[in-house]
This record gives sequence, structure tokens and C-alpha cells, in this order.
Amino acid sequence: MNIKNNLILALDVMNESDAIEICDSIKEYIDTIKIGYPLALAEGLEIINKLKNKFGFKVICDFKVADIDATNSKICDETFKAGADAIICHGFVGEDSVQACLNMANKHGKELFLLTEMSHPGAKMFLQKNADAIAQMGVDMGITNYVAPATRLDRLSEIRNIVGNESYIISPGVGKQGGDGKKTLEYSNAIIVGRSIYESEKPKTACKNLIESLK
Ligand code: NUP
Repeated sequence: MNIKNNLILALDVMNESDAIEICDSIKEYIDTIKIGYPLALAEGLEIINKLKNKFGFKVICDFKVADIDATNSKICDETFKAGADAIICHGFVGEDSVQACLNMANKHGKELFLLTEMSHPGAKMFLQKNADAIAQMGVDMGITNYVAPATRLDRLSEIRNIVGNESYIISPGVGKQGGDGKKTLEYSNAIIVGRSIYESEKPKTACKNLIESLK
């Protein structure tokens, strides 16, 4: 995926008008947005195509798909049919569940991102212990897109080592969660930023300043 300014907006606002307002203010700097459960549950999957059509964005759906293989297939199918360019799935559910997502992404000619370790403190409880193995599973399955944390650069670096330089890593956790954008991009291909942009009084300026700080 080619992502303008190596910056993805996490659009976790709760209604369409807020979403449109933010998108309109940052469209000069951003061409890829991430929509998760907050906005999709509030406004329905139609919000994907509404924003794509209005702004020409690429949309990554952060649905952290984590079910049995048959259900994962259905979730991915509906999400791609709704216009998503990529979907994020969890890896801890194992190879069969992830393979179902990969098959559906391939069927639609779209992309799959495999979530390895999460960025929040709670990820240390269970997920971190298995994150290297999750990343290795992705490599063995031929997956080339990953999500790994901006909040723990040692872990991000380790995951980069496992998935290799040819893989594409996107990283949440910059800003509100404490991660540093520029340092993160030493290991990662793009950062995912939400609240520091959409909660800002001036999202456009927040975006501009953030992009400056990445240089
Ligand atoms: O490990 C993860 N951490 C994380 O924050 C995986 C994610 N997908 N996210 C998402 O990234 C989170 O749900 C939110 O949409 C975004 C980070 O937003 P913010 O902390 O910049 O507001």
C-alpha cells in the first residue's frame, strides 16, 4: 500500500458529520484512513463508500477479525463488499482463522493486515508473549502487511526483524498513547494517528505539524 506522508488517520469519531468535517480539513495531507468499530457501528458500513467517494481515500477497516475461519470469511467478505481496501485481523486466533481472511482478501483483490502485538499496556499480559510467533506465522503464510506497536520500539524492531524489510508495517500508538512518530518510522512504513488529530482544535494544523515532525 502506498500511503501519503506515511500517515494514516484513525477516524474514531462517532458520526458522519464529524467524520466529513475532519476528513475535509486533513484531505490535503492524508490519503488513507482507518475506520474501526466506533464509526462503523455508529453509521453502518455505508460510511466506507461515502468517505471514499467524497474524498478518494483508501480505507483500512480495523475490525480486528478474530473468529473461527467460517465466520472470519463472512466478516471479511461483507467488509470488502462494502468498499474496504484492506482489513485488519488478529493473529492470536491461529492459522486457519487468518487463512480465511487472507483467502477472502485475495478473492476480492484487496489487502490483509495481520495484527501482531497491540500498542496498549494490556498487550503485555497475554499478546506480547506470542507476538513473535504470530509475526512468524504471518511470514510462513506469505502475509506481507502487519500492524505493530509504536509504543514499544524494541518490540516493533523485533517484529520488523521477523517480517523482514520487504514487508509493510503500520503502527498505532503515536501521540496520545505516547509513541514518537519519527522514531517509529525507523522501523515502520506508516503511523496510525487518531486522537492527536481529530481531537485537536485545528486538525489541519495538527496534521501539518505532525508531518513536519516526521522529517
Ligand atoms: O495495537 C493497536 N493499537 C491501537 O491503538 C491496534 C490498533 N488497531 N489500534 C487502533 O489505532 C485504535 O483502535 C485506534 O483506532 C488507533 C489509535 O488511535 P489514537 O490512540 O491515536 O487515538
